Amino acid sequence: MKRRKFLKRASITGLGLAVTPSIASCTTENKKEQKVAAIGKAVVPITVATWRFHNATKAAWEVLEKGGTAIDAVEQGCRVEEADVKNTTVGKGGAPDRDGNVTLDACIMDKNGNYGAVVCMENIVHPVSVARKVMEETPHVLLAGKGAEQFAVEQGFKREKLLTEASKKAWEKWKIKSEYKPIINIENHDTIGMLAIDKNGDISGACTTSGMAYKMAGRVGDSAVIGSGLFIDNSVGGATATGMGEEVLKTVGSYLIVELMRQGRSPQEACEEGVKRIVSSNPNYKNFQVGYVALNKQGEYGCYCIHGGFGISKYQEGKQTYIESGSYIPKT
Ligand code: SD4
Repeated sequence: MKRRKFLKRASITGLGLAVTPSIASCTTENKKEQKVAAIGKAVVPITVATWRFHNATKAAWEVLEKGGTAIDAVEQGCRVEEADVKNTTVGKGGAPDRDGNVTLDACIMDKNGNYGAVVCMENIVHPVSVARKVMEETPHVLLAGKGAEQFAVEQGFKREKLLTEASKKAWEKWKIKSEYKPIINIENHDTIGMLAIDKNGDISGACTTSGMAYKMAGRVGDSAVIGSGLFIDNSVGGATATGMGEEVLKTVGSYLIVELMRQGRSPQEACEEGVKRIVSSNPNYKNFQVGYVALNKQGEYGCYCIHGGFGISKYQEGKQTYIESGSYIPKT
């Protein structure tokens, strides 16, 4: 990295300049230990998640703090939201599609570039864990619909009804007003995308959602699609998305952000560019929300969205914080 760029990055994040040089100067015998110490001193472990998912980042932090792996941390964090019936955008209690069926999308990606996902899966509370099983137990990376559900059951997951009374009532109310059309809007979403770096300095990520509320049956968004809702590269960092999945899919948003970081952009700059790609290609951008969060291997993070109101939950150095994202259209 050019010195000027490196200095700029360091001053943006307030990180000490010692991080990279101290890694570089390690001797072979104690290389691993020193690397951990050097990264750890600056920023890791760390976990970030879309929105105010503080319970999720807390659960992930508990894994990381004990020396657990980033992949376990993001899985555990996402499971918290999947099980929370009050969260109507993820897992059990999620808003159904326009026909009243709750269909879930989730994916997970590890430090070795392994990826697993399920889309349009019904009746299983923890799609993120099924996605992990796809990654670890099958020769495939993505299972859909009935096949995903059948695989989950074979792996020991129990079938459970996902539509709660509250979500059913909201859907029935929507049906009257909406003339039975899915409505694209900026309110009905709160997908959880999580990124974590463990004490060893390795990054993983996961993303899980019930998708757009009242979507067309069979509709799949960005969240479980590699490169769109999530992308991880252990030599660079990771990114994840929330909001209008169609727009994230069309711009392969998370992959774009990771590639921009590879080219030297900070996570913040990369997220801003990801949003600008959408804004510049879709004149309708005022009518939908997209938010990105990115984390690089130095533990620097960034987030940006189209409309104000988005933010991220972060757990680092034993402290949890909410960081309000900058936005292309300011919060009114
Ligand atoms: C989707 N991106 O299915 C998801 C929805 C979402 O917060 O992010 N909700 O398009």
